Amino acid sequence: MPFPAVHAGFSSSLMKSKTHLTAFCQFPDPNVTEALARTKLDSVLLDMQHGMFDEAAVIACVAAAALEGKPVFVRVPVGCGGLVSRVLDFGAVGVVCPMVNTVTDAEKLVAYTKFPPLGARSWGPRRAIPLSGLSGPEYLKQANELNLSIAMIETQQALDNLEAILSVPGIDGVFVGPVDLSVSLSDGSSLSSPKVDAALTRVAERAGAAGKLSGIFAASTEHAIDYAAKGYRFIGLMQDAMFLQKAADDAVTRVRERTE
Ligand code: 3PY
Ligand code: MG
Repeated sequence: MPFPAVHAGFSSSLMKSKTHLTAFCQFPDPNVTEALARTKLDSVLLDMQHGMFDEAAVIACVAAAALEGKPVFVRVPVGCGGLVSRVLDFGAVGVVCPMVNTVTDAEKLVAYTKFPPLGARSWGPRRAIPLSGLSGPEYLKQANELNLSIAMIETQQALDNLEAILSVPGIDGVFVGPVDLSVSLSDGSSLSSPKVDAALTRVAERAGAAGKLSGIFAASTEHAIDYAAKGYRFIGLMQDAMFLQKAADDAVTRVRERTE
């Protein structure tokens, strides 16, 4: 049976969609990815920066999500060059790259996510071709649109360079890491500094004005609703561990309320 062509038309519909909800996966198990991909989430995001994913787990989990018809994003570790192209070869529809602080960082990301003339990605899309449903030559023609490069904005320096980062050709969007942004804006003293709020509104506005995707990690449904109201369209709604813990706590609380 051929793979479902989960990439076909995905990036253009994401760029136009009102709110795209993905979730961060940190447990590197295809059963967890499959369970999340089987929900109403629009995609899943495998976290190689802070999650336990290695390359083998990414390959297995991309396939698990594809069987549920869902595309996968991968967050790579900071400054990890060649791995960016590798996860696209493995079938990730897009890469979310942490700590993109300068135009040079953004240009490096583009070099690894896009084929010439935009970038310098090397050819070898082993799993990406079946997931795109395209022939090799067609994939080469369309890959720069199919595969998204998303730069994380999570420092004061990135905020200072926001417009310049957004204007780098081949950067499809930005994605705020609110916790690291708070650590940066508070000089290392807070995980949730009030200074983050004003910055959040500006990032969503600037991304919208540049015609690029605005993304952010939301640690709760309330945060996600607030971020959507601020104009964010690509929301990382919680993490696999958070969903498990919250569902277990809610269930135990409900039963205890009626039995004690
Ligand atoms: C942050 O909040 O810094 C993140 O990277 C979210 O995943
Ligand atoms: Mg971060």
